[in-house]
Amino acid sequence: MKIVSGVLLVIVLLAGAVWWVADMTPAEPLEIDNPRIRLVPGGAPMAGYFTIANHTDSPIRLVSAASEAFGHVMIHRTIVSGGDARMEHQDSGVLVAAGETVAFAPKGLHLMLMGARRELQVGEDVEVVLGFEGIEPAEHSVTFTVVPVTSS
Ligand SMILES: [Cu+2]
Repeated sequence: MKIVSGVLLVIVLLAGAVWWVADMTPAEPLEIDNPRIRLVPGGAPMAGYFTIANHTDSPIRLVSAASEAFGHVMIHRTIVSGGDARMEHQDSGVLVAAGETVAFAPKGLHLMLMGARRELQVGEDVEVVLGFEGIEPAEHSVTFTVVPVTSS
């Protein structure tokens, strides 16, 4: 009887340890937070923002973006110099080093979403497929929220 309860105790402790270790690891190797698109009415390009966290121990590169809601999506960086702002297409994508987080944010990296196929509304969800190198699966469908153009 004593042996049985001793074995049971060990099993319970092991199960607890496994649960604890599983709980410590990040849920996703690639984490995308706060994906949002700033609404610009009238068919003008819109900017998409988010953060990418790379929880793996090797580099990941964002190389493409596409959405059924838009004719064309590009990866841009705004460069401000001497009061002028211009946008540069990121030909080779955007590198997220192992363990690092990269922010797509106003006055910096953004998705440039062009040719809206329908009128979008604030609060609506838009799926954007982000393509990566250095991680499987390569394509991640991300739900962006449409926010007012005045929001950050
Ligand atoms: Cu742009």
